[in-house]
Amino acid sequence: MPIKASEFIQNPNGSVYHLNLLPEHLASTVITVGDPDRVERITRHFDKVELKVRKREFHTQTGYYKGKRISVISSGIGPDNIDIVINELDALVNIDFKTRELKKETTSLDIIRIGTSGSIQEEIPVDSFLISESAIGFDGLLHFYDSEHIQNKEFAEEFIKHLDWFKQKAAPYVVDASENLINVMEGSGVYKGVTGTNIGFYGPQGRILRLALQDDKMNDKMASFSFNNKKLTNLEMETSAIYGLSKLLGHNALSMNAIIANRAAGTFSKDPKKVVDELIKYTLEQLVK
Ligand code: R1P
Repeated sequence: MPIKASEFIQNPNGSVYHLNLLPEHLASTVITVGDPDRVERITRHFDKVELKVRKREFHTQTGYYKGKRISVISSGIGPDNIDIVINELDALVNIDFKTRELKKETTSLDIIRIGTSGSIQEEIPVDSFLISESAIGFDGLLHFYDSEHIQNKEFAEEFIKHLDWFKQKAAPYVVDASENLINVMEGSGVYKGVTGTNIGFYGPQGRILRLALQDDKMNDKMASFSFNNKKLTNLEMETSAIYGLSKLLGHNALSMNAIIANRAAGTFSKDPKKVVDELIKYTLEQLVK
């Protein structure tokens, strides 16, 4: 049965609704970034760029880095955008755009986020790189899907207890990265940790400008939490949603973080562009090594 026009939406040229892409536009290795300007900062290292497509905050370029075909796509900020990006990336490989039916054989993508993040552990300094081995989501996105089977419930329950989690907030959920991609990306001097994904930048990450927080000890309690000797290391706004949806759909996902702030020390990188550029070069090299 074809998927209804209201559920899987195609533009007049047949491309998928938000990403504006056709299946042949996408490589099987996909790098996601928050900032649309970062797409070009990645593809300027490419041997050749064969495609540039944009709509709203979703800018895509596909090309070759040292012979490997890679698509780079910007998501904009936040897990709500990730819901669109991962579902539409999956549609590009697993839905037949002509018949609008699910393909019999599913295809798996490698999805790698290159993003910025703030450390909450003093010993993880600004200008370092961090691989998210697992993500804990405070965004609630995954609870809209039949997803309990891919969540680490024990980890989430310990966390909820340790933080005395306010029940009006979405229940935290925990999902792991792809082991294969961790093996590809790990390297000397690169930290590994558990990344917290927030639904906002200020209150949800414990930042106070003018508004009081429901729990002003939240970040301290996050920093002192550990489960099976794993600490919560850093905060950002996409990883849990990428991990959750990728795992449900059968894709491999990994989040690479450029640490540009240290929330425990109250410091910010003097040159955040530089650490992001270094992480871009590192990630591209690891993909072709
Ligand atoms: C907030 O400033 C944004 O920066 C981080 C967060 O996840 C959020 O998207 O990632 P990017 O630098 O990839 O956008």
